Amino acid sequence: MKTQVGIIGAGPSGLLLSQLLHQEGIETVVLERRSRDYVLGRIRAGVLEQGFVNLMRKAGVGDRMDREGEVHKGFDIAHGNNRHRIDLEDLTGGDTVMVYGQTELTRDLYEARDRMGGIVIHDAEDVTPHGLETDTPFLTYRKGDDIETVTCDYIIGCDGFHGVSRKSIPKDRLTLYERVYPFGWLGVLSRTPPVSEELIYARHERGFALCSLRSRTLSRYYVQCPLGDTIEDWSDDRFWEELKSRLPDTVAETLVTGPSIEKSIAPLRSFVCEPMRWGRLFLAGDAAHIVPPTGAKGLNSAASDIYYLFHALLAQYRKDDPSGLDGYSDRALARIWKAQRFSWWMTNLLHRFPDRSGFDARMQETDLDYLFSSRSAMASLAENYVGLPF
Ligand code: RFL
Ligand code: PHB
Repeated sequence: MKTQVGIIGAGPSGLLLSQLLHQEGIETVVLERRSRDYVLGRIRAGVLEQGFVNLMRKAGVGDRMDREGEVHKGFDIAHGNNRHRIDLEDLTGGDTVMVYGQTELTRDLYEARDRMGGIVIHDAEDVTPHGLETDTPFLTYRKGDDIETVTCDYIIGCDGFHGVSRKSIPKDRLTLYERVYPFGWLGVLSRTPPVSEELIYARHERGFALCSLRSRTLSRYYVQCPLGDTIEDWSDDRFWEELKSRLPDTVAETLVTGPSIEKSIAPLRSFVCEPMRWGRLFLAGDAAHIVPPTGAKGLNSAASDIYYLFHALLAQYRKDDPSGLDGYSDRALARIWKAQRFSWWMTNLLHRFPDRSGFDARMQETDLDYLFSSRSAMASLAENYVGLPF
């Protein structure tokens, strides 16, 4: 098989890039290790920045998001029994975020790919990039007993943190930056009305909690949990009790509980790989960087990579101008590091660190105290939460 751009991974990054390029007449083939149902079964992000929303619209996949997604003009930070609203719209001069699940957005992208006849190959095993330092890179994969080959001009690694792309770059050409946090997030999805119309991020002595949502009837909640915990340790009852104990009383009293329809534990990690390019291989999204989910920046950081890559590939194919591709890594990383900083800061502000000293605890309290006493501090938080410009 021959194409112009070979994409590894059919998560949001890979599908969005393939959709944007196809609209401009640039051919792609997407190779995905899992089945479509598996990809659509993952419950992940929920908060989209304006830049991502605009990119979805540009890709021609914004209709359902605009109909069913919810515009959020603010969110709350709770600590103990206190609750403060971060008025995103007021603090940023009009910016907001969109609450629309990653699952729904991925479904919309798949449907658009189907309508345009885009090629997405599922259950592709042993995907391997070759010839990355040549002008004729290619991909191989296995389907049953057959080994297939896709020749292309460029390979884009959109295969997430555990993918093959980053591992195909010689180790001595990469610098990896990493922080692993000493806790995880236990997430529960339930068919219950959300406890609050807006998100609530809660800092509590027992640990962090988050009240989020997918719709008026579907809630998404998280609690910080020890790293070694498994979902078997967390019955629904235990989860609801723990969540309630970390929320202000007035919130806990109105929380509607119900059976969980999904329950999972995610470790928290900050990670950046530099550079994001090796020869004709370009990394995008979680393949190149991971943030702890506290700032809702993971998927949104993937979106800015895709925006830069899309324009760089367009300039290359339309005008024979390689400057966008040559500058891609530096340009993407400049924004990535700011999302890293924000996510790391939000995580430090709101979680209970098992090994923290008395001094660390006082610093955390003072950070919160300062935040709510200063409009500038809140404006800085809001500016980062709605997303820095692409
Ligand atoms: P994905 O979604 O991981 O997709 C990668 C795809 O590549 C496939 N793959 C391979 N295919 C072929 N060959 C291989 N060798 C392959 N290896 C892997 C995988 O099967 C998969 O389909 O990466 P992508 O597209 O870069 O998208 C990134 C986002 O998924 C991620 O950043 C967000 O989900 C992070 N995140 C959040 N981001 C936000 O912006 N806002 C949020 O509110 C938010 N909340 C979250 C989150 C992530 C969470 N978890 C579970 C990590 C909440 C949670 C709990
Ligand atoms: C979610 O709804 O899954 C969600 C929302 C905000 C975050 C992280 C996750 O910061």
